[in-house]
Amino acid sequence: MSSQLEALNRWVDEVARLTQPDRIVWCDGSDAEARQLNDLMVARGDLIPLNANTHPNCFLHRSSKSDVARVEHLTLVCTPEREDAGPNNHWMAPAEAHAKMDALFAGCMKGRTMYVIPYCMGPIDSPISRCGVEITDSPYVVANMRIMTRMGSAALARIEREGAQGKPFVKGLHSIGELDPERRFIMHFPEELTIKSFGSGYGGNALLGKKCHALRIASYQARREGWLAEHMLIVGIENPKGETKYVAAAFPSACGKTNLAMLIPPEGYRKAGWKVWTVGDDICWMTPGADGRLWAINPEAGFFGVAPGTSQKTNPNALAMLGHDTIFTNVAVTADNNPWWEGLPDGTPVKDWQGRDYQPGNGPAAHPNSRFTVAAKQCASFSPHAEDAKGVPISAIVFGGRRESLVPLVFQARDWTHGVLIGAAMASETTAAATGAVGVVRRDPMAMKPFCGYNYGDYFAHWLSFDQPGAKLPQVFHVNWFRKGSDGKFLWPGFGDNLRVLEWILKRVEGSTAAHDTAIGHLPHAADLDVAGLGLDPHHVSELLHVDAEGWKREIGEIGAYLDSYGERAPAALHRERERIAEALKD
Ligand code: GTP
Ligand code: SPV
Ligand code: MN
Repeated sequence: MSSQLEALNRWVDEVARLTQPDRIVWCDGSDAEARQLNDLMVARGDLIPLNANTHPNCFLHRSSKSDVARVEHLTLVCTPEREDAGPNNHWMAPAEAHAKMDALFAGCMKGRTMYVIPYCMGPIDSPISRCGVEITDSPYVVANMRIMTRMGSAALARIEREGAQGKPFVKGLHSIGELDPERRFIMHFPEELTIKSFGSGYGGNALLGKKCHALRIASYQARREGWLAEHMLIVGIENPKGETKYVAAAFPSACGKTNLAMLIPPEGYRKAGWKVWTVGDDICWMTPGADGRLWAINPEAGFFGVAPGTSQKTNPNALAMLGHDTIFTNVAVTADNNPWWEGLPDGTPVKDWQGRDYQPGNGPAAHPNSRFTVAAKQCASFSPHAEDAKGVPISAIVFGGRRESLVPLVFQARDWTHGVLIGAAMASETTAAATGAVGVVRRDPMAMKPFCGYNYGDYFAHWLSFDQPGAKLPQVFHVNWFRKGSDGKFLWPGFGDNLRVLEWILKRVEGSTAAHDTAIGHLPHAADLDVAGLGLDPHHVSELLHVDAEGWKREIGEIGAYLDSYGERAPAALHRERERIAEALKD
């Protein structure tokens, strides 16, 4: 046995001594194992089979009603020095955090089965991929990890192989505990490549390969090793000449990544030959290649997507892939036992997400953060290059958020440093993806506020450091699909029509179109955005492309105060860039 497998066995023994499970199961990722687990969960009521005619092999899971989203206030980064976690993270000293967590874990798996899940984030043969092992007492977590990661024997073999080369794996320990919100923590020990999560069974709190490993721990590793781990979708846009360019886009949770990643071109574009290829919908690992470009992989193998709002009209690719082999969490069901959520034009909910008889007075039928878990391969637009070991080259990086006012539909950074400032200055209205108030504007740099595993000041400096001689960095843009008019309605149709904005972005990358140079960056000339035939009020179009100097002076002032909150660690280059914009706004 390799020393790595010995280390893994020792850790499993140690965890078993602490948590005292009745049984230990090593997951191999086989179909037989998945079937057995499903049968067990159905028998226990953890999974409810849905209509087998319309939704073969689909199941509904109802979570505990106080465990429905990520819990940012209970998510901590435990570095020896508080300053290394930064003001952007909750922090606890490692020794104290371990003691606190181990007290929670003591004996917590009595009467339960402990599952050991070896997994690989990224294509199993890619040098960019990284492995981890999650130990959990939740079969629902196993079933989700099976879809979201490359899980089982192949990952274990890679862990063993890499051990010989001295490459460690990430250790994640998870228990649902009693699902008590008062006894819940998600702790990260980046220097130990360790995660401890207790008391939640939901999404990013519990599927430790996702936000905990592929973002918080990976971002920390990426800084040390010279790459980027980002909360970004990756999409390929093929033009009528058959050329495909890849775009990575960072939007905060529930702000449109899955939708943009699977976009279906508007009819005119489709007829002209435009195609959209999905590489990833949530996480992107980017590494500088020998050619100076950034090459990206999607570390995930599935989608854990927001259900509400997903429809034939908004995201037909998503809807089509949800017809079989899907786990639905916290959606409603119809009388004929089909899944249902707000935004579906047909069907009537009879049971809400909690399993109660549906009554409009009780709120939405599906929880606003209800989700589907589905294999990426089931997506009709899944890119044939999504599994390429070297990744795909990124031509443009797009930042965006929900801003009902001020922020234009699209603008372009002048250069990399300006692009990093645009990312660092991002703000967005909060959504149901995390517990807490919804609709409050907060700074969310690069959409990583809940996910950056170290001090944001250092993170901004890390981003700036990619601007090296010979680097062929992507162009940087900012978009806002969420501007509202005085009537409270969205000004921009969004969804498939977002391709009209991506087309302009790609023309700018090619250098084939001029732009309007403003204090905040380059904006499209209205005539260069293909919006004819959309029936938009021309007044609205100019509003979407307008730079409100007074509003931006206030915004740029707030950005200054925000950068100041990172003190010495905020790079001087970002301050200078901000001051340059503040000056330009005075003209
Ligand atoms: P996470 O999985 O939480 O990281 O979310 P996400 O960024 O993938 O968000 P998703 O694509 O699932 O969209 C979340 C919500 O935003 C859904 O209700 C969508 O219908 C809505 N949405 C997505 N794109 C657009 C758009 O272009 N315009 C408008 N108005 N709404 C959109
Ligand atoms: C997000 O909140 O950004 C998600 C869902 O993608 S979760 O996996 O719960 O983090
Ligand atoms: Mn996300």
